[in-house]
Amino acid sequence: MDQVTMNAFTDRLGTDNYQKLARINNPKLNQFIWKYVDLCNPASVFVCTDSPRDIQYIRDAAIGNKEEAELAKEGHTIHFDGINDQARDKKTTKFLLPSGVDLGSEINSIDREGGLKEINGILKDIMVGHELYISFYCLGPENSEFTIPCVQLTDSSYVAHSENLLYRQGYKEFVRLGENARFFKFLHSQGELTEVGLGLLVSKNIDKRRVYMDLEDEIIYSTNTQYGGNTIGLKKLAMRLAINRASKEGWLTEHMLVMGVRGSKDNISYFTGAFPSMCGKTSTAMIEGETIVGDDIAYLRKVEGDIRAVNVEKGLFGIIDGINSKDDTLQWKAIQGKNEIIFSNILITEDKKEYWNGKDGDIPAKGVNFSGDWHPGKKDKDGKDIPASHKNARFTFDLSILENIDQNLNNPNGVLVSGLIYGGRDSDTSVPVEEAFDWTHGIITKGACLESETTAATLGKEGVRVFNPMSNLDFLSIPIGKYIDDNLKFGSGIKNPPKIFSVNYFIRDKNGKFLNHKNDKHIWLKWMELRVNNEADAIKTPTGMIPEYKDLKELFKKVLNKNYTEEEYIKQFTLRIPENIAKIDRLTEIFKTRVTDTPKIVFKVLDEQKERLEKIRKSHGDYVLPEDLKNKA
Ligand code: SPV
Ligand code: MN
Repeated sequence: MDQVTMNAFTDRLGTDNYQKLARINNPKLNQFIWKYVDLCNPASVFVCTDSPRDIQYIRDAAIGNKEEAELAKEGHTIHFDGINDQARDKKTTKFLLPSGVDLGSEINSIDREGGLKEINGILKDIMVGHELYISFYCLGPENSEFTIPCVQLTDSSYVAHSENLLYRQGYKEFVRLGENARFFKFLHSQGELTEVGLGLLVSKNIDKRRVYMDLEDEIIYSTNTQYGGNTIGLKKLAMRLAINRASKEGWLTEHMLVMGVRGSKDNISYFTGAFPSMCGKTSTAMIEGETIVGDDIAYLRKVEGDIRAVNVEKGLFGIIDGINSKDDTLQWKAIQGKNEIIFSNILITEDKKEYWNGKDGDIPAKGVNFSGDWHPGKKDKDGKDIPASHKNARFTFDLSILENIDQNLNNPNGVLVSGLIYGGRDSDTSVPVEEAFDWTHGIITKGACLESETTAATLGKEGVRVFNPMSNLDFLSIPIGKYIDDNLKFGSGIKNPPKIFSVNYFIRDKNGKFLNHKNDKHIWLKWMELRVNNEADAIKTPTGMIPEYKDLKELFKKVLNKNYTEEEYIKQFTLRIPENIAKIDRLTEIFKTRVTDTPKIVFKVLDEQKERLEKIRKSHGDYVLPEDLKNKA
């Protein structure tokens, strides 16, 4: 920076803020900040260090700026996103790609030069009248091989506040690393605002909502939106940058929970789990009696011949829909306490209490939500009922308020991964739990073939299967085939490779009745724990290894105090050959037509599975009982 620019920069920031930045010796950081202060033109700038005073400043600003309002319970606040800004915007989320780079037709992109021109046009003077918050964070635990430092520029105090709850502070890390910091950069502006209810302000110019991602400079631009999935840089935006970086460096960025499952000898085995949304990911991570490391994003690295994982985050941006005192005891208790929680897009009653769909108690007769004043039966512009709270309404809090937090959350070495779980929503094909034969078989048939059926909760036809490899499709910043190949290669050179499992909480009988209770997932976890510790046998089937009845019976009794009948077991674990073959055919077609760089081994493994299925079909028919599968595969 020349002297004139430097003087202008200092003037603009004020002495205090300038001093805070001056402690970080990184010219690239200063250039980035200056470029966007100059372009976006905020009324003022606040640099947030890790100090409690600065963190409190942001909390106060969120109230003062009318992005959050205080609720009856101490520590609780409400934030609204605009009625058309309630979820991730896939349409206008695009990679800026230089010519010659192709991510495949499944991944949204725009020519880099044109995209940058467009976004710079939108950013010009976008922060006039707003304060700009500059915050520093670490993805992953501090001072570890996993750490990625990040800087966030945003004119939303709600976004900065959310990040303070969700991520580890990183100012000290920036000071420590100085010029050596290889950091991700996020620039966000909520743009012009309009009032919605309780005096709260939401983004007005949704037509100019953009999330543009530049892999080359590791910068993400987000404009005219407030919803967390579009704005909280360190969440799904950083995930795309990290997937790209990981691919170059030989590690993995996954859309995965990380949790501990207790064994019988006071030991804990760690699992990671990928589930598309609405498939039970958070409720799995939150199972009472086990421990949670993270519920959404994990980095996995090979360390001295083992696979180790960390939670990229330290907080939870959880779906609140349906949370009640009976089924979600841990989250319920956290909400009852005087904890710092940001609720978004739920209903607020006159006495400033919270209500969301599925909460204990009656629906209030009136209140205020993301649509403004609300009463039961209120319609949107298309004549459809507006629910009291949005399906995607959320609550944001620091994981440390949970009773089941794992002691290794901040361990710089992460946790040793004993098993990987892939969970889809599937009404008629996969058994509730199954172990893959080996790493390659697991990555291909469980991970890469992950599908989720659409539910009544989303628009369109129910029961349509959506292809979502590793539940990571929305976030891939490398071609799909390359990503599958990276996953396959990651398993090589491991001393004792983790086992790979599939789970399916949604299998139904012919009449559409669910074959499992919500709590049964606890049993599948306990069985996986036995398997990774070599404490249970399994039955080999054409699609993988399934539990023996006697082991499940014992676990059901011990864990849930339930009598698990052989009849239930047979219904749940019958091999459904026509459905399994249809799945293989469906996925083979997808890999052939939609994923042009599918590794050849994918087709081989799927073909072999189909052959095994056809062979057993000849001798045993379409539906084969577990008993008949013993030694037949
Ligand atoms: C998801 O949709 O997978 C989430 C919420 O975890 S979001 O931040 O919107 O991605
Ligand atoms: Mn997620």
